[in-house]
Amino acid sequence: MEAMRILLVDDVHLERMQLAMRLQRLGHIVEAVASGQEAIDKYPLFDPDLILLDVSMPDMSGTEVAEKIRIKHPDWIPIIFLSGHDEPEMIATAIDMGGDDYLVKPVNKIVLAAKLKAMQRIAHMRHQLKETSEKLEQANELLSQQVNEDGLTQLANRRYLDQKLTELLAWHGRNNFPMTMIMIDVDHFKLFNDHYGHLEGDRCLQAVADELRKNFSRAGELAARYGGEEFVVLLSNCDKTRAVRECERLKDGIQRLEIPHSKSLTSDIVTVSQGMVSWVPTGLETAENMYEIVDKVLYKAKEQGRNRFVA
Ligand code: GH3
Ligand code: MG
Ligand code: MG
Ligand code: MG
Repeated sequence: MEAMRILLVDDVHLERMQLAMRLQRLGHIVEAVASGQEAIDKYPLFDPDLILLDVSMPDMSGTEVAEKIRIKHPDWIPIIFLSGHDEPEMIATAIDMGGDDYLVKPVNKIVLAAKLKAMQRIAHMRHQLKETSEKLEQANELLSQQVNEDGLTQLANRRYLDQKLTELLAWHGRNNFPMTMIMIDVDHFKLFNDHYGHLEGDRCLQAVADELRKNFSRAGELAARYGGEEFVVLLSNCDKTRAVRECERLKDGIQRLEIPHSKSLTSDIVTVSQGMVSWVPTGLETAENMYEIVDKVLYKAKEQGRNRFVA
């Protein structure tokens, strides 16, 4: 049996000493105290794996001690009561009051060792259960992240964007706040792919995504991959004046990346076109409506020569 840290509580000196010695001989580490209050005080310092707790003590009954410890330390600890009484009602009550087992004094050596073993087994299983549930929680977190994240760019994906947009439309509609939606499309990206290859195309999308992340990751800002080489930015409580500045900044930021695009028909580096709408939602808009509207605005930016935004 593995050594346990055992907190032994008994008001009778001789009984306490005898039992402590016996436990030590079984290889355990023992802290022996004479009263309920001492047990409560010692508990956090000693950090036991198990408590052996005398039921009848003058200052505080063992069941009271158990109750206090259970309330103060919600992490379960096995408690075995000790008592000179072996009446069934006494045993039942003690277990009702928070005990996990009951030993009748004078404690039989073999029964003591067996009950300690049983408690250790339960503690071990509980530990394993805790580890498993922690792992499960981590896996869940990872999964929910993957569900909402675009694999290539690590931006929010379309699924998350749809959900957030729907929420924001309702919220801004209720509160009469302006919001801004920007659709961003890489210019002549098909030609980029054709010339530099799909892998380089992926790297280009990642660089554009990094720039979006850099520009839009404060509270109230969301940058997402809408699909292919198209991205959407949502700005909460953002009016047109600020939105224009944001579009300008993004345009400059992408140009500063200076990603060569020798086949572009409008530049020699990678650029983006942006369609932007800033408005106070009525609460009746749907996500689909808004994608359609902002896409039409984006189309104008394309028509007007690309590497620009239209509001
Ligand atoms: P425009 O300036 O009018 O936007 O022209 P464009 O060539 O960018 O537009 P088009 O829609 O014709 O082409 C988009 C290209 O984006 C085609 C598609 O193969 C490419 N694409 C979409 N998703 C990905 C991706 O994940 N990786 C790469 N490398 N290419 C992608
Ligand atoms: Mg006693
Ligand atoms: Mg496109
Ligand atoms: Mg494009």
